[in-house]
Amino acid sequence: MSANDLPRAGQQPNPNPTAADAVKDSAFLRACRREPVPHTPAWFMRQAGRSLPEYLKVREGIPMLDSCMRPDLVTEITLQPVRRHNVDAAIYFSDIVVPLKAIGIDLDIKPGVGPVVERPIRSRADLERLRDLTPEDVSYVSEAIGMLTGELGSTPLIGFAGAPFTLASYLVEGGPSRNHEHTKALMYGDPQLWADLLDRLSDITAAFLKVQIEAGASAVQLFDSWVGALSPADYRRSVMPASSKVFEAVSGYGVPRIHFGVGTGELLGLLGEAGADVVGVDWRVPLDEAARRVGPGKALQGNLDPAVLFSTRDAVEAKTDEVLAAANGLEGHIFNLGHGVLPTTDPDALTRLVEYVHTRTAR
Ligand code: 1CP
Repeated sequence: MSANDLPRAGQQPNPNPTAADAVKDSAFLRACRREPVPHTPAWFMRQAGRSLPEYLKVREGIPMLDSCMRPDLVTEITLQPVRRHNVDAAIYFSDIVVPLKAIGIDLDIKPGVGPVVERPIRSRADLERLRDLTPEDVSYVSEAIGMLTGELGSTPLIGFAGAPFTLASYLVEGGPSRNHEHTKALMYGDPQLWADLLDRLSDITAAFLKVQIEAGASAVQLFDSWVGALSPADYRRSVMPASSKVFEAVSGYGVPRIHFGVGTGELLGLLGEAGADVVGVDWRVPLDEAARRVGPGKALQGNLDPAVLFSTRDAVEAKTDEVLAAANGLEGHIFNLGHGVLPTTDPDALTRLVEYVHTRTAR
C-alpha cells in the first residue's frame, strides 16, 4: 500500500464502493487521467446508431431529431452498443446540431445528407437568431442521462457537443460542405462577425456540455470534425479562442475533456493547447508521432482507420497491433477508430475488435 492509498485525516475508507466509485475507477476514466489501467479501454465514435440492426429497428419511422428528444429512445440506443460490444464507455446518443435546434434554429437532419439549415447564418442580423441555451431547452437530455446512468452501472457515459467551428460550418454553409467556402469567406472577410459568431456558439456549446455533466456524464468530447480544413495559423487566430472558452467553462467539474477532429495532423499540438485532457487522433498520424506533436501531460485517443474493418480478420488484427505498438509508452491511451464507425460496418467486427484490444493489452 502506498501513501496515496491511505485514508486522509477525517476520511473513512469506503467499505461499499458505489456505482459512482466504480465509474471513477473504470479503465476509461483511469486512462483519461493517465493512470495505470487493467487493459486499454476501447469505445468507438458513432458506436450507437447506423451500423446496428437493433438501432435501425427502434428508429423505424421516427425522424432523427425527434428520436434525440425522446429519453426512452435515447437511453435504449445509447445502451445498444454497450450490450453488444462490451465497450468501456457509452456515448450519449444525440447529434451535434441538437442544441441549435433547441434554441429554435430552423434546421433538420435529412436522411442520407445530414444537417440542413433552412436560412444560413451569414450576417449580423442572422447572428441575432442564435440565443443562449438554457437547461430547460434540453430538459430531455437531463432526463435521458438520469435514466442512463442508472442503467449503465460501472460503465462511464461520455457527453458530447460540436465545437464552435464545426457548428459554424453547418450554420454558414446551410448543410454539409466539402470545401467550407462560405465559412472561410466569412472568417476572412468579416473577422469581427466571425469572432462574435464563434463566441456565441462557444456559450451555447458550454451550456450544453454543462447540462450533460450536471446530469451525470463522466467525460465530455468536443467534436471539431471539420477543423482539419484550417491551417495552424488560422486555427490559432480564428477558432482556438472559442474552443478554449468551452474547455475552460467546464474545467471546474473535473471530468476529462476530449478534443477530436479529422485531418488534424498539423493541428494536434493546438488541439491539446486549447484545453483538452485527451486529444483524439485520426488514422493519418501514428500515435507515437502524435504524442510528440501534442507534448506531455495529455492522453491520446485513437486511431484505427474505420475502413480497415472491411478487411480480413487477420488484417484487422495486424493493423490493430500497429496502433497498440505505437501507443506503447504513451501516458494514457484510449483505443478508438480514427473517425466514426462507417454505416455498413459489420457489427461483429467491432465486437471482435474490442475483445482483441482487451486481450492484447491485459496487464
Ligand atoms: O454513436 C453515435 O452514433 C452517437 C450519435 C451521433 C454522434 C456522436 C450522431 C447521430 N451524430 C454524432 C455527431 C456528429 N454529427 C458529428 C461529429 C462526429 C463525426 O465527425 O462523425 C457530425 C459532423 C455530425 C453531423 C451529421 N449528423 C452528419 C454528417 C454530415 C456531413 O457533414 O457529412 C450526419 C449524416 C448526421 C445525421 C446523424 N447523426 C447521428 C445519426 C444516427 C445520423 C443519421 C440520421 C439519419 O439520417 O437518420
